[in-house]
Amino acid sequence: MNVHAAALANAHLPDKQTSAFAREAIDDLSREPKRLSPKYFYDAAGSELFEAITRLPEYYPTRAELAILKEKARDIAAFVPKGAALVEFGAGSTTKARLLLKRCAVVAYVPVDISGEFVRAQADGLRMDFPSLAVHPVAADFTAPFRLPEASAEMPKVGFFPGSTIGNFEPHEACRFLRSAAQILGSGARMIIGVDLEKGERVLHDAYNDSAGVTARFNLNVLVRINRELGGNFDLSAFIHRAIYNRERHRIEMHLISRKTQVAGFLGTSFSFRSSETIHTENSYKYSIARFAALAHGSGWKVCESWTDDAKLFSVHALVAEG
Ligand code: AVJ
Repeated sequence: MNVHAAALANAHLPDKQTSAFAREAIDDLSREPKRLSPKYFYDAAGSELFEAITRLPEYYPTRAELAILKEKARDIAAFVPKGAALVEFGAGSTTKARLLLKRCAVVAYVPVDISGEFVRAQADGLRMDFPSLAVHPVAADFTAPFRLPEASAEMPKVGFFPGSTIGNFEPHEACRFLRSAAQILGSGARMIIGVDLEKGERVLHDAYNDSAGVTARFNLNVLVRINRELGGNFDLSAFIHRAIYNRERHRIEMHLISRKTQVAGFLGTSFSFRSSETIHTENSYKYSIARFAALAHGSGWKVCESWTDDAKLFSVHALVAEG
């Protein structure tokens, strides 16, 4: 038995998701440089911290995207075919979907999220507010192929991927996701996607290093989860949050930096940290309009229209599947 399997065998009855988290965290912390996946930020506490981030004065993406969805509502409604099914990849707050549902001739809404419980709760809220809308939640990992509900088979499909979540993917993963989305949505599909724009370093830096320290708590939450869910012994005061803009790679990087030489771990596996050694916890890629269009073109989509807010902080693109 290797060290990983031994560590897992020692855990008391880890369920499927806990063991996936454990395996991935052990692999990622065994790398040089160390890393952890941003998907583990989002337990209940982490999702609330993210909601708090969206209200921070420094965090512009959510406000800028909402402004675009409101100001370009007419153009967006014209892009959405009558009788369409709106398929949202990932389920955050329903604020953005509601904006589209209010103004577009959509007859069905299909939120897709790995957390079945969350997506079903969300669906119930929407059914109350949109009684004539058919809501068909799907519990699935939207980065892998999944089947759309039978009821939407004959409807024109419009994908919705807001929030610049695509920025969490490496460019080759973003390409793979866009190809897979075209496959899932089928021929003639359309897509509305929110993408954060490249901009001056100051604005980017402040958006991910807010003065109230909410982003720091969000980042540290992944260690909180390791401590609670995997019986870890990370000293939260011995790591500091840092976000830097990597201009060559067009991305914000979030890191947790060890303040000292230390050893910490979980499930019988321990990891040594040098002073100032980092755990790379997130990439948030930023695109120019042209670079995003090139990515879409290389991934089976044609850009029909690109909208931005007045300050050109954020972009929303209307894509049509090619071929
Ligand atoms: C949800 C991936 C779009 O990259 O801006 C916010 C997550 N991380 N602050 C982003 C996040 C730190 C967010 N996305």
